[in-house]
Amino acid sequence: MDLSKRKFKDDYKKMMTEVYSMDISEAEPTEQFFVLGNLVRTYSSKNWSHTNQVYVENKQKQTYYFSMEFLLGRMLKSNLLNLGILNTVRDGLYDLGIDLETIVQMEPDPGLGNGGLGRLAACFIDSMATSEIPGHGNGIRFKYGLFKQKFVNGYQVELPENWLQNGNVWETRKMHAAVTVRLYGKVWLEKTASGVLEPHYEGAQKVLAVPYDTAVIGYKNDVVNTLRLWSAEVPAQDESTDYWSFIHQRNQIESISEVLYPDDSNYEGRLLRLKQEYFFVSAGVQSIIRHYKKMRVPMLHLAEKVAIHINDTHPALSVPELMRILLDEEKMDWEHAWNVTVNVMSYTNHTIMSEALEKWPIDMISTLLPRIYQIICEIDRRFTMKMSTLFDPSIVERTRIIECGHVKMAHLAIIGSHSINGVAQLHTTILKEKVLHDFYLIYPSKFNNKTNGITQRRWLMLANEPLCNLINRKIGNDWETTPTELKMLKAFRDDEKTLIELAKIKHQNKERFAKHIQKTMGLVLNPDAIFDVQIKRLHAYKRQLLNLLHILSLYFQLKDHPEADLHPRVFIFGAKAAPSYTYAKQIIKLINSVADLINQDTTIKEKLKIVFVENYGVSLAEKIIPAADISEQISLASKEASGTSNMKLMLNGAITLATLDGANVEIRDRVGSNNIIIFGLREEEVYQYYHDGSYHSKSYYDRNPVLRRVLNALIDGTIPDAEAEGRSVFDSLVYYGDEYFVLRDFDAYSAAQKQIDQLYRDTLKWQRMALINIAGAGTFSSDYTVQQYASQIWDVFSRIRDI
Ligand code: GPU
Repeated sequence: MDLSKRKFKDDYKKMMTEVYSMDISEAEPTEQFFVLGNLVRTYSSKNWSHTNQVYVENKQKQTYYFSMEFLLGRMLKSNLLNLGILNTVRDGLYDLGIDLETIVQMEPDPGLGNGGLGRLAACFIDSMATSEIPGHGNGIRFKYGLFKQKFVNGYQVELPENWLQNGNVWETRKMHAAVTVRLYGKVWLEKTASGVLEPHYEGAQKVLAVPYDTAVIGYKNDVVNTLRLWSAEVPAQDESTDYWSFIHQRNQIESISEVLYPDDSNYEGRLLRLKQEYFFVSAGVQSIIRHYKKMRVPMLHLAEKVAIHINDTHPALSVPELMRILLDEEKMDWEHAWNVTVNVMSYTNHTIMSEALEKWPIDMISTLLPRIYQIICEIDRRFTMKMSTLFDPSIVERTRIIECGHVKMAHLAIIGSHSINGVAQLHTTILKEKVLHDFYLIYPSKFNNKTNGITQRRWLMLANEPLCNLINRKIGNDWETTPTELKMLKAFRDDEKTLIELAKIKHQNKERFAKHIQKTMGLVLNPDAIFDVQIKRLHAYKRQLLNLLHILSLYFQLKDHPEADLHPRVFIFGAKAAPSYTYAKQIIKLINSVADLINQDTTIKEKLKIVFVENYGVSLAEKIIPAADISEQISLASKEASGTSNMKLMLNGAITLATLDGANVEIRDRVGSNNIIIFGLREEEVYQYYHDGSYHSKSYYDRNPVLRRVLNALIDGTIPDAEAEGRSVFDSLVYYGDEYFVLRDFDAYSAAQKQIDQLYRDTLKWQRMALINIAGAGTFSSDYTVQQYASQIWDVFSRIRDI
């Protein structure tokens, strides 16, 4: 938008008076933030209604991204950037004696997601608006986001994250768009006079779903899409309702949108979770249908105007919910309703880990959602009947939805969608060949890959302004809208001046991060050290333990040879563990205890430091990533579906140290083997081990003296105050099979780390690698990813108008 500094300052002062009846000089930073937020809203509001109007006028096909999680991060700067007024506002505020960076910190970081899956959804809505795709988010307005993590004595303690405490400047409550969601009760079918079956309900609990809309502003293109988050409320009561039963009912209902489940890639079969899933799916589908009906296009054409995307299985109940509406409310017959539904729905799988696969006990579903359960049974019946004529009975048994008293949500999503995709090439191949092979035999053409991506706006333009400025000076700014143009940077691969500038920027970013750590943790970091970063949820398969064991081996090397020629290292960890994931919490404690041991040991001459940041999330990621030299992507091959921090870190010039897992494979293909450090078992080797059962971790302990010493340190008192945790980890690695092949990959990982130690000493060579990584990172922009979803799955660019 066009905005002069002068106009901005006038607007800001005026808004300050309107909102607080105050002069700017009297305002606290929280108030300064709130006023700026309000102003940004007014700046985007015209385009918001205009965008909606254009969509309606053109009867444009709309995509709805259904996701339990949207891990947005703070939005002030991102909105300013996308409106094209970041610098004007920063300068204007400066004139008014206000520091933008200070007020940015006043915004709570809404943790409405666990990790990669939720952050992907946030990148996608940003990219959809930017790519002019009519695409909107649909999710839950959790009152409490992901818990706040504290370390007490090195242990993770969870505190509530009350992000709404001081209000949320970005949202608008849309009471007129509220819908009713029905739970429990009895349902039976009766034949009407015309012979169709009609459901009758008795005693259902009604929940009012109230939408809160947030503008999703496209990058300098006047497009504003919508993120709609639903809140559960009590419907208006009739006068006769007893007071205490009202209070009881209110607590029950409001608990639905109270708190995000803190599980990442893990399934917890609790009733409240199932309620949450149905709640936002039902509200979302009802609201879509209501909107669609305003266009007066026959329901049979729904799939030409609406696409619903199921982000992992959490929203898989969209399938029977849409069927319910088409059958019961729109009176469509089964075949037509099914045809419409399958054409509307598409599904993304985000993991092959079996513990993440949702299956709900049938008594739970049938009690909570009686009509939905009937429909699921009918989908299952028709599926098995049809497939029995075409496929081997064992395949049909393995693929049906209802099995052993459970409803398998992935099966429901696959059968009910026209597209199923994995999130990186390797992941999709594993789905087709192994995990979902039976479905691949049945529906080969439904399967496709969409490699994940990240928005370069948040993860480069906002997080790393110095690097962004350098890039613009070298190659101009076409890459902002065509990120693959970053490849032009390669022209500077041998330009010493550019490489030195890159090194300087990295150094400054490291200094900035070091300052932050000194302030928050009291730890002094050496910015000349290698900053080696592993930031992601704590999960055994991600192998933070492999990193830790290697750190211990370096420590012992230095204890034996204090003069050993090791380049100083700072190992940076950020990770939350699911509160119920005991093993992950033990690993957190162990890392913290090793950090205490190493950080306090003066005999190793400051060569090693461990920083485990508390409460890792989007805001911390924005600080850490620009300061990273090494990106640790060391999951056991086959287990990480894609990874997305790998993309963010490469974009910021970190060198990837990786197994050939997830999108690491594509990163290697993009930058070439010389510009990434690859180690460890490959996916085929892992599967071979599974096949022949020949992995015996204890033999690595027995035969490898370095590893033995490191492992013994876990149980011999070397590590202070972590006996129980050390023992548990030791046992799982040495005696209980080492499920994720940590000991098997230890030597290869150590060798790779040694190679990095050497490489880093040659600054020009290192920076050349960094430059090639930045140049290659454009491919992994979520702009491209959503454009592929839009054209290949949602088909939103074909604007069929005249129906
Ligand atoms: N992922 Br399933 C999550 O963050 N949470 C989940 O519940 C599930 C998957 C992640 C994958 O682990 C990661 O590899 C991927 O990059 C990300 O989803 C986005 O696709």
